[in-house]
Amino acid sequence: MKPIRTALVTVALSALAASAAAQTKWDLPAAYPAQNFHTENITQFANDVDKASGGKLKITVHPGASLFKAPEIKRAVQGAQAQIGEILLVNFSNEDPIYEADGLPFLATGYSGAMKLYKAQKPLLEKKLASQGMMLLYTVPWPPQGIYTNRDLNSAADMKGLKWRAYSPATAKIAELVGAQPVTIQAAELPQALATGTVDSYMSSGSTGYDSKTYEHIKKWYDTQAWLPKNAVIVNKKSFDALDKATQDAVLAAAAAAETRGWKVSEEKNGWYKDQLKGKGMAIIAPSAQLSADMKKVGDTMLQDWLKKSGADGKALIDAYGKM
Ligand code: PCA
Repeated sequence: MKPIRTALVTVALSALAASAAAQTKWDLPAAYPAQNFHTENITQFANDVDKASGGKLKITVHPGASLFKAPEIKRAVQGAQAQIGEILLVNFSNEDPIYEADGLPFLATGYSGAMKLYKAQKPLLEKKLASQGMMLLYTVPWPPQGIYTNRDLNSAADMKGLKWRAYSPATAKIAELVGAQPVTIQAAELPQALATGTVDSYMSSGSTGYDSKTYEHIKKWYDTQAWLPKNAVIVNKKSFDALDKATQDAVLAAAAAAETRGWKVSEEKNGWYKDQLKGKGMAIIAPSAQLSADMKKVGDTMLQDWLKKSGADGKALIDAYGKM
């Protein structure tokens, strides 16, 4: 028989061991700077999960593409090198056109249009991610996309020969259609590419123009409001299934809150970002009727191509969106 004291110590130690074992640690690679609104939202999500799970699930956020580069994050989550991660959906359109629906110019403009498109896209995204062993936790849109350039743009013809930074297959396609030269560069490498003159133009939100200090090189932003691409936080299904039920519920509740909060903050900060760019000496320019018409034509061409490659799923998505 063990003396009482030893037995108590043993009990206390095994309780400690059990709580250490019950604590799960996840890594969350993200591709954008720590101060970007997406990343701040993720950090709050991680804190909410920590609190709601009573410290059982600790999520470490790795911003700025510090753990994995943007295009690698999805595969890392799929293979559980990271249990959870943030991706830019449109980056993965070569895997499946469904990832590109929110990257088609002028299909959905403005936040309410983007939300409708999300509702139409979501079941298909969930199905695709499930087939790859992952789950969609939530999405948040970037603010509307406009054109950064030093040129005067009266029509798309004025974009010929631009050294165009693309962040996705769709933004590279736009370059092709207007006769610009696309170079794919993710946000983390954009400041460098602008400084060295590798690129002199691109399409993105006021948010990325601000984060990358584009105003140090480019003085005009054409506010075309062409589309609102989304970031998604996705989780490895096996990692999620390994959590106890209460912790799973904590993750899902924090994700739902992050989605609501993120959509709201994106919309609120859209104006703030434009003000910051103006404050740094940039002109925020409403596109001419000709430029708008030309860009809409680019969008129409891309939608027709997309419908061809996306088949029945794509048609179902566009039909569902059209009815909303
Ligand atoms: N910023 C990201 C994607 C869309 C956006 O607004 C970027 O430019 O990389």
